[in-house]
Amino acid sequence: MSDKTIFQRIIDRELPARFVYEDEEIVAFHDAFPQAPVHVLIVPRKPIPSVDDLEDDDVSLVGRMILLAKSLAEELGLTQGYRLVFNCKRQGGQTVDHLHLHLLGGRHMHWPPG
Ligand code: DGP
Repeated sequence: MSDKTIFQRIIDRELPARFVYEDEEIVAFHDAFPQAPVHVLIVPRKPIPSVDDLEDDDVSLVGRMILLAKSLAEELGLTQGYRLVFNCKRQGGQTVDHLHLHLLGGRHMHWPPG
């Protein structure tokens, strides 16, 4: 049994996913359990477990993830707005321990998120 996370297995092409973007640092693919008409996960290839594990050297990587979210939102037609979410650890709602940014859109988002 592999100790890789599901996302590492997707990055390594051991599991299928509907990719919308990839480069040498970052991949993006559709969430398998979408919570909105558009629900894309933006994932660094580097296996950082969570936001809590980010270091100063990761500043540009995280910046690129956010700018990629912006350009994917435009590409996917989210002209009315969208939500970006980093869940961090169990109480923050994180279930996969490989850093990822959720891009959600295509419906009105509520606040507080619950
Ligand atoms: P989080 O709860 O923040 O750790 O988000 C994990 C997301 O990953 C959740 O929205 C569901 C999604 N997910 C879980 N398993 C798979 C999978 O095998 N493939 C894809 N594409 N998404 C998955």
